[in-house]
Amino acid sequence: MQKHAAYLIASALWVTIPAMPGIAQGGGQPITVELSSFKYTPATLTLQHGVPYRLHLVNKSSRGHDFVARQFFAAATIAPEDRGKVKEGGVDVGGDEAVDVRLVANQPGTYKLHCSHFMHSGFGMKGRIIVQ
Ligand SMILES: [Cu+2]
Repeated sequence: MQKHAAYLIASALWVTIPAMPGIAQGGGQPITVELSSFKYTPATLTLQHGVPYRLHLVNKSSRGHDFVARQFFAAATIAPEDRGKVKEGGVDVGGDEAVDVRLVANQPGTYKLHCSHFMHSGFGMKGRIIVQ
């Protein structure tokens, strides 16, 4: 009986180890970032590497913004159905829209984040992503 229970626990742990099934099923810890003219709230995101997240980008303004973090996305595993949302290291978020990207950050480090729309980062629309 005890052996059987141990086996069940071991197999339950095993199936939770690979990150991709978790994020593909819509799981992952939510992280909400608000985009507005001209800032990200919060401007500093902190993630743990190897943990599935659901990056929830909400544009609170009526104009378009994006969330460009080339090196961060390049070093991340993005859920297959969300890969099309990340183009050239950035995610477009139209006015009053929200976009979810499920991913696992693989590489600890500090990554730059900015909005590539004309002049927006100059107005302060930038931030950083810390992967621990
Ligand atoms: Cu912007």
